[in-house]
Amino acid sequence: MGNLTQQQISELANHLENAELGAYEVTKITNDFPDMTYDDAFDIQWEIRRRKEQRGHKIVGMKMGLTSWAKMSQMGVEHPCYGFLADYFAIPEGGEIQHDQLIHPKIEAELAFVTKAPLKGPGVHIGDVLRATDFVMPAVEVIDSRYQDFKFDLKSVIADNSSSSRFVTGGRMADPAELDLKTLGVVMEVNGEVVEVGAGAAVLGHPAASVAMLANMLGERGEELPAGSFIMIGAITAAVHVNKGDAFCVHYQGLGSISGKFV
Ligand code: 0L1
Ligand code: MG
Repeated sequence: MGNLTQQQISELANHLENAELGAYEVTKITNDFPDMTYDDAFDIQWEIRRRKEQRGHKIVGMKMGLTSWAKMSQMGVEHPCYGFLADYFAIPEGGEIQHDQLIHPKIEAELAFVTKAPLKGPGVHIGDVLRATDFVMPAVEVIDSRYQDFKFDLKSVIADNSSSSRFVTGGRMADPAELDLKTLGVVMEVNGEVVEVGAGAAVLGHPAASVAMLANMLGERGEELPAGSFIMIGAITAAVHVNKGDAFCVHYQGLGSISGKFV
């Protein structure tokens, strides 16, 4: 159930998308709309998605956010969220990320699942996800909350497309049956120094649990993950702030590495 009118949803979508496109900060929207609900927050996110599609952008994937205790405690929220990935968010492996197009980016070590069968909640579990997975591959997300100093609550962040802004994928694809996804280690380096380390189980106990949660959350809106979906599972480690000129390299146990540079 929502408390906002269609016009307010439309204005808030405009407000947040303009902040993304213009790379400027705004205050969290629940300051001005304290009665907004989670349904309102998702309606705003889906309205931003609709606007991008209407302008000819393709939605190329989905991401889960706040799926690890490290991230939840870093940001002071207690439930995961999801967002969409638009075509222009994608950066090639080893590529350059324009820092001036972003506000205060941070990077996250993630994994991506690519599916070969549809997943539709409710009731989707890890087994369903593994059966429906075509392959798993490394991914790095660049998040960039449009909120001042990354200060928000869960409703505000959902409306802001869960801080989605850029992502890089690459390394080696693998059949999930070949991997122990819980113990799969990641090492993140910035400018040659190790800044974070982690293992797959940091994400909801098992990376596939994140995809199951996404299918179940989408199911609440009557949406599904079609076959061929690209889904990022959320950060395995805390997010790391990056400056213009920083270079990163994230190593994934047995799956190669992903690098990039902020210019
Ligand atoms: O991908 C993420 O985990 C980010 C979700 C939104 C919260 C944040 O901006 O840290
Ligand atoms: Mg993320």
